[in-house]
Amino acid sequence: MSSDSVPTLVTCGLPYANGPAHIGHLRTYVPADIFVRGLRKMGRDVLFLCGSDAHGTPIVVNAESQGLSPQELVNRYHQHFDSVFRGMNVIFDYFGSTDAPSNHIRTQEIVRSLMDGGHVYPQEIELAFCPKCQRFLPDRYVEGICPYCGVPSRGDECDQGCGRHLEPGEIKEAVCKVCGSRAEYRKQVHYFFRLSAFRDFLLEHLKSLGGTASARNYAAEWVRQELKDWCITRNMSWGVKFPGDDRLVVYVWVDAPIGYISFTEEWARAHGEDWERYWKAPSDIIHFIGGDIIYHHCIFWPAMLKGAGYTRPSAVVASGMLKVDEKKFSKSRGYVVWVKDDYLDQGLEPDYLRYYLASYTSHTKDVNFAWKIFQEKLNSELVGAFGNFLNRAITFSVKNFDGKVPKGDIDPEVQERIGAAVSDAISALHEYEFKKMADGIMSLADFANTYFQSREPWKLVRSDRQAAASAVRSCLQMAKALVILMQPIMPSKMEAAWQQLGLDGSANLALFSDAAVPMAQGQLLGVPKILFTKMEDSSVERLDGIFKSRIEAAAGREEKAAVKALISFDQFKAIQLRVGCVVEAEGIKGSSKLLRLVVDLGEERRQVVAGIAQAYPPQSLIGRQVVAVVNLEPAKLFGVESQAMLLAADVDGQAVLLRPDQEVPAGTMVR
Ligand code: B3M
Ligand code: ZN
Repeated sequence: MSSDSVPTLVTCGLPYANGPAHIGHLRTYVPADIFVRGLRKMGRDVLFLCGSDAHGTPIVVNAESQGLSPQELVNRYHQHFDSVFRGMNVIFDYFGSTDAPSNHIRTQEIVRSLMDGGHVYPQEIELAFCPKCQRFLPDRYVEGICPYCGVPSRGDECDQGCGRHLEPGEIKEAVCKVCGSRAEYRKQVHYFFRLSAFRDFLLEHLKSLGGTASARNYAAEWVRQELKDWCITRNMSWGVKFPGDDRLVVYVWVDAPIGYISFTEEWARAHGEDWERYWKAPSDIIHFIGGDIIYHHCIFWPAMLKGAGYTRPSAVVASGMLKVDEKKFSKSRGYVVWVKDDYLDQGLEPDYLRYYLASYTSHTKDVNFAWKIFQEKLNSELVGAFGNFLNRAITFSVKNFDGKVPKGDIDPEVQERIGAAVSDAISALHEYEFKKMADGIMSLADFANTYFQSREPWKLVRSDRQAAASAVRSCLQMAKALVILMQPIMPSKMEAAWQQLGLDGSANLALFSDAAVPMAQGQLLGVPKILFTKMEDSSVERLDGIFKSRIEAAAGREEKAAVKALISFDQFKAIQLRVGCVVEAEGIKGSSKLLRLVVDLGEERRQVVAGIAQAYPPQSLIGRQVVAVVNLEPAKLFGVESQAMLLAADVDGQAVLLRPDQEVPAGTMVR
């Protein structure tokens, strides 16, 4: 993080206005909000922006299928995200939309200046075209096969396989998503951003980029390996018109991040501020994003900013993903928890989920969400430790010292502990380690509980009232410090605690440095109340029930789809399956997922590329029997030809290879 003298802007990735918010979204937004609140507690002036991403093919495809206009769909979900974020105490200074006029204008200005600077060139390419719909099929309008790893893929990204961003025209065996016809490929002129020319700039930029190492390293690896020019136009009408050709719009990943700039402009206009302080002068721009959009934020975006003469981000903070009940998050399979329906509308407190997300694990690792864990964390950490201490300290003072902060000295050891906890929290925030922050606060709470217990003020009040006053005042001071430290994580709850402590102002406006400022002797305390309520087993069962019914509904949908897709016996017979034996196995350079195998099929040996590197070390496969499809068209993956395909069970994306129940001769037919 750079110095305090430049303005600080924190942004969050812009959610597509294309469906409701789920807990996976919050994995990015809640920590960003905690971070911003933390910076403000350090006395920093921070602008915090986000907005909805209104463009791109998924929105158009989805609107079409729901009989809505893209505009209608986008308005609906823009409102939804805005209110869900507020409901979760994620408070942006401004929440914009990439379809606002100012974003169209800023995007066109930036694209024009990239064109003027010679960074954009036209080129004829072959694109998927649906002969039945009579239209070009950009991005999500097609599905097909990834040219790099051979796995079924979306038109614009290989989401199931190697994760690559796919350029228009790259996808193989394209099928139209609207009508299901096999697409043809037709030529058309499109416009490309000369990303490859930014290689040296990007290598330098990434060296000094702050944020999580995960983002920096992942991006640097791509820049070193391959940096292709980037097609920035699409055949659509929904989006920002491309300034060089009115029939095209710019690719959504051009105008989406430019939203960060146009939202700054809109905020500045409303507040009489100058947006150029952030984007045309040295500033501290920190992007919080999901781990799946590092490429866009660490490669495309800084190159575009550099080319158009804008300030580059100083840090990119990439979060890990979310799992639900240890399973990979998946809307289609029902492994999802909706923030509104399944959480807020169930009357659950936003702060509990914030605490869960912050304290579960390191920011760059995956968080697992389960109601049982939610209950444990709430009951033992918040109710049992943190809340218990606050309540004991305040209740005891109210009962025994006339509802006032007693007259007594604060224990120097306590002041020292508070000082250390504050500096630990600050350094955890600077490292983007929210779990470390939460753990540090909880260990001060543990210390405080032990302190109260060991001083036995309930005995002292009778034997040595002065010592009791001192112990209680020390405890109240720790309570104040705990409330200030925890406020970025649990803003509503800590505001209530602030009232109970009878302090002036608000927990929100208090600085970290106020934690050690002694509560005045004789200050009136508020009314003690239980802050956190235990979650009963029956609630866990009820919420788990909602979650399970989503999974069942999803399985039902899958079953129905499977029944619809019946094939004839002849179709089945057309697939030739044989048992083989693995005789060679090794990794493939540049791929962490694929292995190159040689399989003995009796009469012949074949080379097979299989996506099983994550599940099997190559050596463990030698001598193992496998089942292979032997009459599949050969495909090239990472430059290696695959002449057969192995059968495997798919367990949440992990391959488990099939083999015969007992050893059979290599080449045996399977039927
Ligand atoms: N709208 C959402 C995503 O891919 C995408 C982010 C844009 S950030 C400028 O996660
Ligand atoms: Zn792929």
